[in-house]
Amino acid sequence: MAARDVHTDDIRDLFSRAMSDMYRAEVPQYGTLLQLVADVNAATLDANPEMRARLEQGGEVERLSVERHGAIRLGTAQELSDIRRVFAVMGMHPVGYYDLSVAGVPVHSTAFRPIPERSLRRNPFRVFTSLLRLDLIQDPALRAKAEAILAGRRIFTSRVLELVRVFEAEGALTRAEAEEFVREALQTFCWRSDATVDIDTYRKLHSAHRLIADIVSFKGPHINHLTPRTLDIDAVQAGMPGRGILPKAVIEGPPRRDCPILLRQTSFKALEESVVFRPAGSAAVGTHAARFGEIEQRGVALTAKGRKLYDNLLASVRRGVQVGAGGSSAGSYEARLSECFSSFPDDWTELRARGLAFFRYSATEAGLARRAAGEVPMTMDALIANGFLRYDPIVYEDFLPVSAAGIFQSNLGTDEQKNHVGQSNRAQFEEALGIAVYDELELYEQASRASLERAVKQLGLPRLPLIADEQRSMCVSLA
Ligand code: OOG
Ligand code: NI
Repeated sequence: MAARDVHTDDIRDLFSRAMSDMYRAEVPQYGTLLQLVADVNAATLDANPEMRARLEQGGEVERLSVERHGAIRLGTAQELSDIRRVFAVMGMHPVGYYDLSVAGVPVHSTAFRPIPERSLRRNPFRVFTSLLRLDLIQDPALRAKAEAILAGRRIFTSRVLELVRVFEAEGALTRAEAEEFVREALQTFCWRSDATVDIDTYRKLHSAHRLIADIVSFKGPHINHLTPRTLDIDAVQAGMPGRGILPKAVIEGPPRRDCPILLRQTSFKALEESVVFRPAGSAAVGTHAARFGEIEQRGVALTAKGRKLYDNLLASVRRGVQVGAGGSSAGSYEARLSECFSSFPDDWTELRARGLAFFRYSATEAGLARRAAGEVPMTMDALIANGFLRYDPIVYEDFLPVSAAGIFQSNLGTDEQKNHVGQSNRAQFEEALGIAVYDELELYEQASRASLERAVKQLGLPRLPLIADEQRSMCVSLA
């Protein structure tokens, strides 16, 4: 019997590559986009040696070529708890809760992703996973119908669930089982053009909400986009029309800056797929827009304080200008965004000094060499100022609810920005999931603290250095 010794990171890497191959075959524009992103990334790295050095320090250059996120939408609590078990086999765990009802979209979501630093470096594949909220369907008859249709479908092959049980019992899979698991799991995410409903039902679901039709009418949660990460989203956005791709009107998230923060994203409509409705042989054929394309640029993770500042600035921009249907006012929105964000510090020193962002610390070569001489200072500022300690931004690995809402909206056929009253229901989501989601801020704080502890040990300091008050918020447990 072969050994059960395949690491979850290896299974995730196999899976993300298989998914990318599948999507490239299904959605040709995705292949074009990958090429454009690879060209822009190479040019950006060539033109910015400083950026290259910083990214190399964080192990980000190697992961860049494989880095993707995807998204799926599920229909039932059972599907969500099963997908959690499937993703766990690949070392992906639910981080964060996103309430999309703020955008009038009847779902709430989490992101399954790897957590440890070495796993993120290996392959940070993430899947933004949404669950339909039947409680937000107004019409009781339609709600009952959607519920009944969803209750009857099985989105996983029985073999994949069997392999999940093997993993849960044994803690790992053999190489052959891992490969079979990837093939079987892929089945859940592929596009199937034969709908599970008749065209009438599809139309009714569609008129309640296009997203409801997308979730309820098909056999499974087809992957609806796969997003590569770029180092210069403005360059990719500008290069898209030249390659036959038309992006949405505005880039979601913060404006362009010298020190990128959080996440910037833009998307484009990809395909009108033809669909065969039930009953089979009825010749009822229609189309459905399920799949789209997206790109993202990732920046530094913000502390609670930094995030609050981001949320406040973004809200004030959106109160002032709203992009309308068809992208009207996109220009003034972007101008206003840059203007408002001028009050968000845009240099690494200040972002750290004011406790707005998370950094990973490391002992420098020079610092380690001088350790022997016993001249290591005892405060953070002195360690940094005297070149013993360096700090590098921790990349934001998660998502943004307002941006996600914009991506959803754009793919529902309009660029119109809307601000709805949210109806968050995290408890209901976690009950369906079967566990609580991880708190992303805690994960960044732990990563930052662990890096500092390691560096301090290497420098031979007897205790952790003193930290300025402003940074205490991000390193509370150091105090
Ligand atoms: C997910 C939309 C959100 C992102 O990157 O924020 C998203 C969906 O349309 O299912 O992909
Ligand atoms: Ni996305």
